[in-house]
Amino acid sequence: MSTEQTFIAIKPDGVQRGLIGPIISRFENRGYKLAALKLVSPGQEHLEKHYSDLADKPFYKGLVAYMSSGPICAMVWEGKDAVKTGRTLLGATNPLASAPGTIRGDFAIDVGRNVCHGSDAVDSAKKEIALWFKPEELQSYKLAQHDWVYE
Ligand code: YYY
Ligand code: MG
Repeated sequence: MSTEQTFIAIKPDGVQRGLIGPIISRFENRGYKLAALKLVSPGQEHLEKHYSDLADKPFYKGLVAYMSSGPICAMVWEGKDAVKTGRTLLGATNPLASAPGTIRGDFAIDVGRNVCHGSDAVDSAKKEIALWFKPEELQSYKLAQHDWVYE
């Protein structure tokens, strides 16, 4: 397990429902470090690129429309095993299959309104971070609590 960066986004429904704070808290409380953060409305072309792997799925058009429906809180979180553990914090894609205690399991019901996105692998995290952030938007620093979180 190594130090990784993962791309986490609070989708338009999460922003509108006032869930930016609670979702950020899940990552902060766990001990992860925020490396980048911005509120953006990136446009349809960017969102089509972000979800290009799903272009042949029946829900793709609706997904891109939903993601274009308001601002998105885009973030990069960093720490040990951040990609896989980030997905665990989010919960299952379908919120009804997500355990209570996960973000989707606590805050969502429908798969098409599942409030958050998280990279599914180290490779896709790298691609997504490069799509959403310029290199200079990523902060490199030591978190004050680092030595109290890691042994
Ligand atoms: O990575 P994750 O977000 O958990 O799921 P993906 O399979 O990558 O799908 C992306 C996105 O598409 C999902 O968060 C909701 C939406 N979606 C949908 O609307 N209906 C489905 N049957 C599957 C996914
Ligand atoms: Mg995915």
